[in-house]
Parts: sequence; structure tokens; C-alpha cells
Amino acid sequence: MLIKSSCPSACRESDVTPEAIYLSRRRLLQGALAGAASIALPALAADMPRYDGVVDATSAAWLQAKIDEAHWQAIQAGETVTPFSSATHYNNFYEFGPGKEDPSRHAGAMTTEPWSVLIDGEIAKPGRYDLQALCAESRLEERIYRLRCVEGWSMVIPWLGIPLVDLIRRVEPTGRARYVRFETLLRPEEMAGTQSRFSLIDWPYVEGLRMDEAQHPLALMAVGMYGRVLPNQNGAPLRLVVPWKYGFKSIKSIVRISFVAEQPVTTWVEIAPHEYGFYANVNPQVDHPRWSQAQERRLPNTLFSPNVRPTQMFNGYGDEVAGLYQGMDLRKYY
Ligand SMILES: Nc1nc2c(c(=O)[nH]1)N[C@H]1C(S)=C(S)[C@@H](COP(=O)(O)O)O[C@H]1N2
Ligand SMILES: [Mo]
Repeated sequence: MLIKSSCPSACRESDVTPEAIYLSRRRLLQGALAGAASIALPALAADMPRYDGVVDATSAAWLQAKIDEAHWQAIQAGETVTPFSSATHYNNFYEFGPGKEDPSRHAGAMTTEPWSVLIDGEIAKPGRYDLQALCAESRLEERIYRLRCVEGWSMVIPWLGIPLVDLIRRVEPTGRARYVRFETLLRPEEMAGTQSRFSLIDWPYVEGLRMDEAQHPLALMAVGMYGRVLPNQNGAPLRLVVPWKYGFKSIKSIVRISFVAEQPVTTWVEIAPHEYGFYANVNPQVDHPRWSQAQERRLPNTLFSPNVRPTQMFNGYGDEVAGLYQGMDLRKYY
């Protein structure tokens, strides 16, 4: 790999990548756990170097405190965590434009404070919930997940968040709730992509899950990644992460969550129902009409080092989630 460095002699702190800091902290913690010692995890975000095109959603003290007391598990051996620079500069967030670098260029314009989420529909406790109140009763957990985009690339990202099922329990769904519908912020003056005449999307961006999928322990509501708050381009301040489904299900910058009886009409299904399904489970055996889904490019990659690997059924989470789809024809329900 080519290393571009502006420091010929001694490297300054700011030249250390954020994921290097993140990983060294994680190792330190792991050592402490192995020694059965209890240490206070130092604030990670505080000494994160500045990174071009990365705007932290917030400097809110309550969120920083929650991140510091997150439930850090041992690093899973195996796949390498994607560099922070790739995870924050190769994004899909069409509200800021269709290009992979549009979100890192333009998402800084999005205001994320204050932030609240309207939760409504078939529940006993509807209302507008402040982000802090939503997170209040749960400890943040770290989850290192593969993210597989339907376009054929993938990353490995360490998220920080609360299980979606915790949030669902708190609002007490009624027996009529069969699906959960999620909606992204729509604020055209801060989101140039929503004003484009060329966009096919009928804003706001909408996604959905079946109730049992939403209640699965792997489904996460993320407020951070790499030990820090979510950068705007990754869906600050609150996004869904559903690791066994194609990336487009993992809706960003959520402002509304509705519990509904009917399967919601979701953004990509509305645009091209023959190409994108409601379920969108990662499945190497069911090709997209225009390309194969058998393999994926693991980022970062180059022309000379394409870093191609086979795609796994349910993105490798089949042991956990296959039971949700027992008896379903996954070619029909793609
Ligand atoms: N609101 C909104 N959410 C979105 C998208 C989008 O365009 N708008 N893109 C989706 C797609 S296609 C992918 S692959 C992931 C990418 O997440 P990342 O940029 O954090 O890697 O976000 C998903 N969530
Ligand atoms: Mo995607």
C-alpha cells in the first residue's frame, strides 16, 4: 500500500489515523480485561485527530459520557476493521448527492442539534422523543459488523449503539404492529441532493423491517462508530444498522419511526421493485438483474488490488437470522 505522508521526519499525532487510535485503545482495554482489572476507559473522541471532510454530529456531553461507558467487548479476531477514512469518504447518502464523495463533502451542512424522533402508530406510548431520552435507559454496545452494499462492495465497521429491540420495548407495540417504518430527515435547504431534478427518489428516504426482524438482537440503532459520535455522512445522529441485509436497509439520520400493520413502501422498492426487494437479505445465490451478487469488493481496494471475496449468505449472520425466513422462498422475497 502506498502511504502518503506530509511528515518526512517525525510523525505528528494528527498523522495517526483515527482507526489506529481506536484499535490501540481497544487493545489496551482488552489487556485490562484479561488482567481482570477495571480501568476507566479514557474518552476516545477527545484525542481523535481532525480528519478532512468529517464533521461530528455533536459535541453533546451526555453522548460523550455514554460512549465512554459503552459496553466494549473483546475485538473479534478475523476480519480487519475498514480504515476510518474509507468508512467516512466512500458513502451512500443520496440526500447529499449520488456520488460516493458527495456525503463527505456536503453532509457537514446538516444540523443535528437538537434532534428528536417522532415515534407513532400501533404503540401504547407514542410521542416525540428527544435523542438523549431515547438513549437514556440503555448502555451503548459496540458491534463490529460487515456492511454489504447491494452495489457489490463491503466494509467492516465498529458501531456503537443500542439494540433496536430495547427501543421497541420502551414504546410498547400493540398486537396490530406488524412492521416498523423508518423515515430520514428531509431538510432541502441543508440537503442539496433532495433538490436535484435528476434524483428519482420521492423524499424522504423510507425503510422498513418486519416486527420480528426489528426485534432481532443484531439490529442496532447506532449513535457512534470507531469509538466516537457518528460523522454526519454516516447518518448522524441516529441510524439503523441491519448487518444481514443490503446496506440500503440501514437508513440514516432517522426522524420518525412508525409501527404499522401493512408492509411499508420503501424507497428503493418504490423506484425499482424488480431490482430491489423489501427483504433485501444479503444472498449470493440471488443476483441483481444487472449484476452478480456472488462476490464483493472489500474496501479499500484498487484496480491492482481488487480485494474481491465471496459474499456470504445473510452476510455471514445466517446462524443467527436464518430462522426468521424459514419456509420463505428467498428468490421470491428478495
Ligand atoms: N437516508 C439515507 N439512508 C441511507 C442511504 C441514503 O442514500 N439515504 N444509503 C444507504 C446505502 S445504499 C448504504 S450502502 C448505506 C451506506 O452507509 P455508510 O455510508 O455509513 O457506509 O447507507 C444506507 N442508508
Ligand atoms: Mo448500498
